[in-house]
Amino acid sequence: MTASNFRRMGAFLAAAVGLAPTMAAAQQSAPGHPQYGQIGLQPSVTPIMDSITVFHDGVLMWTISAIVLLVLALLVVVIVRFNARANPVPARFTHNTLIEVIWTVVPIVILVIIAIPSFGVLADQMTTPDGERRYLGANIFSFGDVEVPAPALTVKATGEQWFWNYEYVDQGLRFDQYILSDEDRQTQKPGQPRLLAVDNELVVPVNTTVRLLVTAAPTGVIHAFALPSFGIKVDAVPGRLNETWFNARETGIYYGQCSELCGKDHAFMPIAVRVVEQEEFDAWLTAFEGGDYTAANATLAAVE
Ligand SMILES: [Cu+2]
Repeated sequence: MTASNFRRMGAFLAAAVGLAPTMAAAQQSAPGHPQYGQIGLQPSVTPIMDSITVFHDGVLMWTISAIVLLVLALLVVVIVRFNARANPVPARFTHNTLIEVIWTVVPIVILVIIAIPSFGVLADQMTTPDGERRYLGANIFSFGDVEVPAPALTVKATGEQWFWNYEYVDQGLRFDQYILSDEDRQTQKPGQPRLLAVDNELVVPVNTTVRLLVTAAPTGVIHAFALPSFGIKVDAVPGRLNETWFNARETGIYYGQCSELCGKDHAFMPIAVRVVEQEEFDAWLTAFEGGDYTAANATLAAVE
């Protein structure tokens, strides 16, 4: 076993010990993209991803781990106690009402316990905030703790073959987002991850609710807009407008990818969202509204 395998096992054990329904709230300084040797979900920066993280780490992982251990124990008992040598004369009964009721009722109870937060999180994702509705956040068994303001910005993401186009709907501004080739990345944004870095990030303000409309080019194919640290995965379908939302609490660049097999460059149409302070966003948007997209991007701090 190599040293890196040991490191991964250590990380896995640390993750297993640290699993608790409150852990997502404590996470911070998200890198915005996968890390080498990473196990588990990318750190969350939105209320929806808080819910997903707690649901996965605090409910689903414990549930499936317990079921795996129970089934393993049953298999071991059967192998040891009921093999042909240990148990040469098998019993001939076929039914046991009590055990059959138990193995029907217990899975139903488990599924109901999983279903309650599952539908809650799904409803949160599908319901754009109006300023009054409360969201689950990290407490997925609550009736909603987290206040989220109504959207201050609407962005439409359109999946094209094979890149993304974004429109600031109320401002009527559009731009395309292409992957950076490796040479361009090394000269322009050497600190950014390969196959994820793009020429133009989608710029949005921090701590602001953004309504996200997702579709695909009318003559194109189906894509999917997926951004792990925001907890977003929405199909981009020609002729159909899907709606979700996010409210990111940390500045930085967050990366995602098209998550629907869409053709030859499916793997090369990454998504990058740059979350900036409100003043930076205002300056950027004013410059963009002035008609010069390059000048607008020049107002942002250079990306390493
Ligand atoms: Cu695609």
